[in-house]
Amino acid sequence: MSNPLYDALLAPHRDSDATFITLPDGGHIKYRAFHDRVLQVAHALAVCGLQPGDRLALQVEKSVSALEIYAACIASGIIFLPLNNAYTMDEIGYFLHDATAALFICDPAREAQFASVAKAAGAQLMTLSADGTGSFSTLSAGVPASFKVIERTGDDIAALLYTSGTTGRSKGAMLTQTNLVSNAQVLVELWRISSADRLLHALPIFHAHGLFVAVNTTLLAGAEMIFLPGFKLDPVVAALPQATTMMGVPTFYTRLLDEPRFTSDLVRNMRLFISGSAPLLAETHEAFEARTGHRILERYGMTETGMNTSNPYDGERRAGTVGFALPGVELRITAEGSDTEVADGEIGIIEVRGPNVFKGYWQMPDKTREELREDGFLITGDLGRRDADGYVHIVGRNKDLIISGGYNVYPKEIEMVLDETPWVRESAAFGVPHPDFGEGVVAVVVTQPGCKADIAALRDGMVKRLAKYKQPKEVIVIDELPRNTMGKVQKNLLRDTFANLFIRATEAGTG
Ligand code: MCA
Ligand code: AMP
Repeated sequence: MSNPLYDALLAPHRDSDATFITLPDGGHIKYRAFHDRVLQVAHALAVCGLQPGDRLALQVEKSVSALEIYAACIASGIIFLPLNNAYTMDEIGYFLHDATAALFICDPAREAQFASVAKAAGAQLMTLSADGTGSFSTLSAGVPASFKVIERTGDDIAALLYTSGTTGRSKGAMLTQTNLVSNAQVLVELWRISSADRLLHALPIFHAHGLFVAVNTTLLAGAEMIFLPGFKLDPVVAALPQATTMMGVPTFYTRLLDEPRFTSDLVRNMRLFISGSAPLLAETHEAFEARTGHRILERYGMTETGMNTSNPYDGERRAGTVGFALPGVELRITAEGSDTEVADGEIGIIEVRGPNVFKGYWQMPDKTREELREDGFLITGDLGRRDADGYVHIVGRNKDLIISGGYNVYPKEIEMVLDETPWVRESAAFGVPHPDFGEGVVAVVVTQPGCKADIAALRDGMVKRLAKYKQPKEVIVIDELPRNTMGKVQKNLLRDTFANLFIRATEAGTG
């Protein structure tokens, strides 16, 4: 019998007395205890009537209980669908419906709010809070810690992660057992993660970075995690001296550099800092080295693929680059609209192929065909070039995407909401440099003739529809959208016009 993910991540440590998780209050969870709980939670899921292949959607605070559910889904062959805590009722309703989730577990505080959307989607609704209360916690505490692990093949779907689409509709990326196992194995080897490591985990666990890159590699290596609820400076500063590795988005590193307590002494036990999910500015890389003596290792990935490239562990970690394709991953750079590779040094679209590349979008064969070629190469939509030494540079995006603090925001999704406002004739959303989030979301709107703009009401309208991090930090009324001769909105001109919006605000002390 086999279940590749269970066999690689969970089975090897089931009798281990090593620590898996250290909590900020000093509490420890050993591997053996975690594994027992995983079997108990898997038992509870079976009691709920869940079958292998069913979808379980989860929107709860970051907690060990959430990790147990993830691991129990692996053992049960249930497809895990983690959801950002910031998602609103409208957004959740879409995911539950699209994925035909069998069970939705949410925070008890949101149960009443979600009851109708869960019912409409045909999903059972249960609750779980970070402090261990809720209907699912009660159920899982009362069943035996026994469960027969379900057999899976490498091609079976382990997780469904939604990524926003350019059409405004999110697409569920189907990630197989092989996708997740192969990526974790490559990263553990490349980054030399071992049972001697203690990872400072401050990322959310509802995205690929915090869940698959951070948690799966920790489990695979039998390492330890200092498990923080999120990235807040005081607890991070307190935990850094105990950590040997850290994974973060660039905002983590710029925030640390702004913190006077962040010194080379504070990170004396640190072996490796890793950055990804958004571009790390070369100046951040350099300032970080000057302050700590560490060169951040930057890597590049995508929900649909897990990690694709990494700077080397031993060789030069080159600022402003994402390094080389991972072992087993092929990377090519092609001319737009073709599969012909461009010459080294020239800019083209990054395509990747390998065991890490997903199976396609959930029930969207047309979207899958648009991005995943028949020969297995995924068209990432990222623009890149290779330098003379083979390092890959990401120079931009061929997709209309904003990355704010490591979260993806698709302008179309915002524009659709803005355009439904009666006094708005048209709108455009785009990203401009932001000192904290890398890019900050801005929207410009044009009013209908004879109508008066009401920005406050427009903002109120967005609260119900869009997660907070997607809501524009600034909404500006302009006379008309700049368009090219084809009538296409020229977002590059808008980005240029408003390039200093957040930088200026910060310099003036208002940002
Ligand atoms: C919070 N806010 C944000 C963001 N986060 N606004 C824009 N972008 C964001 N990322 C809002 C809050 O709601 C709040 O609004 C205000 O901004 C300030 O919040 P603050 O307390 O400063 O935020 P925070 O709670 O400290 O969060 C910032 C953060 C967080 C720590 C950078 O966003 C984060 O953990 N990001 C990591 C994302 C991530 O894991 N990405 C991986 C995707 P107000 O004040 O008005 O209430 S996976 C991926 O991309 C691929 C696979 C890859 O390569 O890794
Ligand atoms: P997501 O869809 O959330 O998985 O985001 C994936 C996107 O994040 C990629 O397609 C890139 O545009 C971006 N990304 C991830 N890592 C990096 C990086 N190191 N540098 C630049 N962009 C990155």
